[in-house]
Amino acid sequence: MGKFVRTLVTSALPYANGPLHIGHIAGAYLPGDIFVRYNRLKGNDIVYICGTDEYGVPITISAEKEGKTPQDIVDHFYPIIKDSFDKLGIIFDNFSRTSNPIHTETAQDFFLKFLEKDLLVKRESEQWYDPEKKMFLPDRYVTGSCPECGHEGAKGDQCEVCGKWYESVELKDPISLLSGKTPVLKKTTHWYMKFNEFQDRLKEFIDTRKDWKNNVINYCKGWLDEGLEERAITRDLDWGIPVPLDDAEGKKIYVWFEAVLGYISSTKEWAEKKGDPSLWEKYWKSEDTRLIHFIGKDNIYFHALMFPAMLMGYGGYVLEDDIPANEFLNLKGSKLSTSRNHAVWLHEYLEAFPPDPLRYILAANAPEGKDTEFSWADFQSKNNNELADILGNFIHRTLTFVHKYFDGKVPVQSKLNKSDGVLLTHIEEAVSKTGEAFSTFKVRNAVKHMMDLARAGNKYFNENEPWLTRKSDIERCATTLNMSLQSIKTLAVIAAPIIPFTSEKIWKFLNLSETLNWEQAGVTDLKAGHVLNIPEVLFKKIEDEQIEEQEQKLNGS
Ligand code: B3M
Ligand code: ZN
Repeated sequence: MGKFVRTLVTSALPYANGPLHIGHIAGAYLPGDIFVRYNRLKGNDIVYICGTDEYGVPITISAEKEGKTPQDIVDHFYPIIKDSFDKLGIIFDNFSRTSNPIHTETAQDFFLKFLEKDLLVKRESEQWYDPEKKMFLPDRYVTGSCPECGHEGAKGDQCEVCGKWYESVELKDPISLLSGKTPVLKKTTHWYMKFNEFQDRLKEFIDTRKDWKNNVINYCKGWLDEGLEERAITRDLDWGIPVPLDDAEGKKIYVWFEAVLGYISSTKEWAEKKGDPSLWEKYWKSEDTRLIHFIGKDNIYFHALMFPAMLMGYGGYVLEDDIPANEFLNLKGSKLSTSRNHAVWLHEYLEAFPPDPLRYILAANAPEGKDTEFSWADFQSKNNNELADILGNFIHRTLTFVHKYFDGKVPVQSKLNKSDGVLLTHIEEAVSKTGEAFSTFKVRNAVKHMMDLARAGNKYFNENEPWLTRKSDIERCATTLNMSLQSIKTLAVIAAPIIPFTSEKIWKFLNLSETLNWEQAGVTDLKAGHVLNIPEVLFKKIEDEQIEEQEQKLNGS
């Protein structure tokens, strides 16, 4: 933690225009939740903030498609999203909505502060307009060719191929999403943020962020080399936060200018709920707070450049200490997508399977350094061959043995031999290596080191053959089981950030009075005679038919 005494963690605010899919989870939520859980286990002061992103064109487009109002859409999806997070064990300290009044106030306050500090300029410009629908076409209301790489079918605000964010008027060969026709240019006025004025400060900011992931640094450097330009932060739209000025009829604040502020509003809401309304300031305005954003790579521009500029511009806020952005999780070779219904939906997954296997698979396969691929076959194999056959098996065989031959009580440990020593080393290493991995956002490594201990446990059990020593050398048998149980205790702790539901069960089997916490990892102090609970199966094998069913769902979508 160094100079920091508290941590504020955010995960990207999901648009409330559809349910969550596993691509969202792998990129911005599970890695955040794992990091936060690890810190909570260590007793660190950490607050985890999120909420739904309820304004902007993605919402209004969904509303039009469904023939509903934007309000209907966000009211429909907020509880679905929240429920899925709960069931997957992604536990935020506060899960807000950007349509809450506290957020409107925060966003309008930032807008006015920027105006007051002369960081906004009002300009007339030409924007795409659909004469048939009599409507301006901001952002994703137009598609066309990317001005940067030429990719056809690029969204109006961002190219999914080269990652470039642009203003929709820069698109080549634009098509209106509403009428399918070529839009015309029409004059309108908007407020522009003087983003260019932040160029030097942002460059210095990025240059001092030495431990950031390469992908984040490289994207930022590329954009800074091109030079930052003024960006319109208002739109002609019905749905959004009104520009708080008299001469701004019909103008709304651009969703990205306000959505990032949702982190602040959600923290304010958290503080209010805690009965200490000014508590949020400690987390946003003290130099000893560590601010971390978990996001997917398509959101880097707004979190690593635009939001820091907003915080600098307003003044008095901490800046990001880290932004561990992830690459994408793909499905059958292409990015998961809500609009194309190309996804494994979280709420559907949770109807069919328990949460931990998914958490495990997505963590083992986290798209940290490059895009990764999800497949149901891999899901089945990791569940059956790793969770069930390695982790589950080790715990189950140890506990059932103790119940069968030692009356369900921790057997006595006598003189330790070389193989006990090796196991102890494995326990120690697993604690330090998983700890290091958790604190540096390396979820894949954490999974590996956790499973290495389970593997070492199985190997130890096999080599020591307690089913034979039970008859030939009961002391050795007792020691073997004692040591196995000690390693299971550590496994329960180090697995907790990844598979928390399972960890709780293991902790219950061990019948320990204290709550699970990181200090207990590596502490081999289970006392002889301590009574254990009867174990249950931790991971059910997943059958081929279950996988086929999921495959069919995918092909049908
Ligand atoms: N809702 C975009 C997205 O889901 C957006 C993130 C906002 S974070 C402040 O990719
Ligand atoms: Zn492009």
